[in-house]
Amino acid sequence: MVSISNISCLLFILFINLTNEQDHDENSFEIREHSLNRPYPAVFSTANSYWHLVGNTIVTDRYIRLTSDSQSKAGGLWNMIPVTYPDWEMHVHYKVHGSGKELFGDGFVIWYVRDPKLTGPVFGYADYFHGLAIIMDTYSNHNGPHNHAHPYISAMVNNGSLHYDHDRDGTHTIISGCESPFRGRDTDTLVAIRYQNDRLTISTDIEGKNVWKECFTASDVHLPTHYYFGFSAATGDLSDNHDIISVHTYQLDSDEKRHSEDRRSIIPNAPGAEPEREHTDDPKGSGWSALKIFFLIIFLIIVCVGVGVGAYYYMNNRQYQRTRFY
Ligand SMILES: [Ca+2]
Repeated sequence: MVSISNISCLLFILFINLTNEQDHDENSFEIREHSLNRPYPAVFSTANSYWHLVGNTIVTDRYIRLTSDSQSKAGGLWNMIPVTYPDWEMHVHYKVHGSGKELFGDGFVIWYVRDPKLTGPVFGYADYFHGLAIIMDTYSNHNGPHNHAHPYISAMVNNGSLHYDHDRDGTHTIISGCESPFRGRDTDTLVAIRYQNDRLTISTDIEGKNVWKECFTASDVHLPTHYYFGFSAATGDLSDNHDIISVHTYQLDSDEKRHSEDRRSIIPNAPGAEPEREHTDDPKGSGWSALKIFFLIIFLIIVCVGVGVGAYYYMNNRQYQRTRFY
């Protein structure tokens, strides 16, 4: 006979399963080659490992550190197995932290790109890249009016022709984004990237509630298959620890059409993205200087005095003419 405590236990398990929003799609399955978990040494111990390290990246038994909290570092973590399935979802457990209270940076990027292991100026990876970048930007470079706070998560799709403009925090080439205070938290911080039927959805879990919160979703995002997953981070004058703790990648259900078509040759594009704008420097010394205002006041006084004197002589002259007339 089933006891009440057994029923309670079953109901509790059911409740836990229903509320565990982080469960991925029922029709998906994890791809071991594109996932990464502790213990790491087994992952990196063989020469033909799926994952390669680039630059200053170090591995401990607890995390893979793309950069440490010191200046001018750049590191990468790259998967070397191309992604052959069109639809996928990736869950990344990461941690960004450091000694800086007000000043820290610059952030890290989750990549799905044609060319793995490159190095360059975009958070440690190459500019004018081919593919998708999910940019976890912790430092606001933008000095002019900015309509969002940092840390900020944004997406950019590039066909090799676009420049990532750090001075504008990529706002000239952004698809979409959201504010996410993921830095320096005591809770676990996770981000989910879902790409299915040309729709890109980014979700976060940073409050330790084990629940995904949508950051943004964007349709009309076209990405080819056979690109590579990777991570990179960089520090400059400012620094932070940028740690990757685990990666779980799931192949999602795709319809027959997407399975059968040749998606390898698709050129990455996202028509919904901001059209690229020319970089223009912030106007220097905008606003009126004290000297300019001083000369303007002097000029106005001279004009007023001039008008006053002119009016005085004009009136006097008329008075004189009237006197003569009478
Ligand atoms: Ca930035």
